[in-house]
Amino acid sequence: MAAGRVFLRRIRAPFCYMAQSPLEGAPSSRGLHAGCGPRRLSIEGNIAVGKSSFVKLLTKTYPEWHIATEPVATWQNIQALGTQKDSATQSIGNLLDMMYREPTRWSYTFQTVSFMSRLKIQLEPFPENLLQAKKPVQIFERSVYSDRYIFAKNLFENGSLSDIEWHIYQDWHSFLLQEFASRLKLHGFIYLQATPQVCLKRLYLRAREEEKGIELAYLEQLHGQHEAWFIHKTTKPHFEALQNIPVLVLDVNDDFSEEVTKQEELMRKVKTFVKNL
Ligand code: UDP
Ligand code: D5M
Ligand code: MG
Repeated sequence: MAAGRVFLRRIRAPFCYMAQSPLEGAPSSRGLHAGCGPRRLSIEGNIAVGKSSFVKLLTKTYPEWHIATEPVATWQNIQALGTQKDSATQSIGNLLDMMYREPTRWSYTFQTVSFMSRLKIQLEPFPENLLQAKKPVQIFERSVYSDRYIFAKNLFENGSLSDIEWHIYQDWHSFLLQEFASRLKLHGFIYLQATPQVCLKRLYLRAREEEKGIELAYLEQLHGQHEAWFIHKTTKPHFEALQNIPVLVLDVNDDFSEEVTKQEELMRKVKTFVKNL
């Protein structure tokens, strides 16, 4: 079964590929790191747009920053707790694969796992070296927010989550985010923007086994969700702390993996953005 076929149902959002100014949404300068504590940002963008590659580039450019990558390996290898006698864990399945093969059966389960793994990462105490840094910065590859306002929303709209699953999901998601609000605070989003066609090309290049059935239509849906949230602002997150968070939009349609000039340009934009948070 092609994953995209199931994912296609009930799609509503129109798509747009409008070019944006890179600093759109950024506030005027409030001084370098006004307030205390690390500046925390999430890198957002479509599947295979280049987030992990971008994060690697950030690590190389700013080795003092703390970077948290997306826990895909955890989803590909769900571990069961051992018994009291035998505490070794045991691999019991690849949930990413299960979701793509049978979206209506596994999408809700996937949301519980992806949310919990992202929540744990975002709640981790700041590492000692970060606290001692002069201008501490922490970067996440996606967030508990994109889980809901990109993926879960889309899976509901395309029929992979039922009404009751979507309702239950939003209920616990809102509750937990309110409970942990202060510890989940983000100061900015970096939205890596590219057309779904470019993402599909990169997805084929990466050739992750579980994603082989993904079709252009699914990437178009996710592109629509990103644009609705970060560009058109028609998706309105329910959390006060998320409203008015600055968004840096970076056009990554042109390959940046090998292009030093492009990399330098992107890193300059990030530096200016972070400086003004
Ligand atoms: N990639 C590329 N050019 C770019 C960025 C990424 O060819 O400018 C490739 C990268 O090497 C990988 C694939 O696209 O094979 C997907 O990139 P990545 O895993 O970084 O994407 P993510 O899913 O994390 O957004
Ligand atoms: O994203 C990793 C893979 O995981 C990609 O196939 C999308 C999928 N993913 C990530 N979060 C979710 C949620 N919340 N629901 C459904 N699918 C999800 P990549 O973009 O490759 O880094
Ligand atoms: Mg990635």
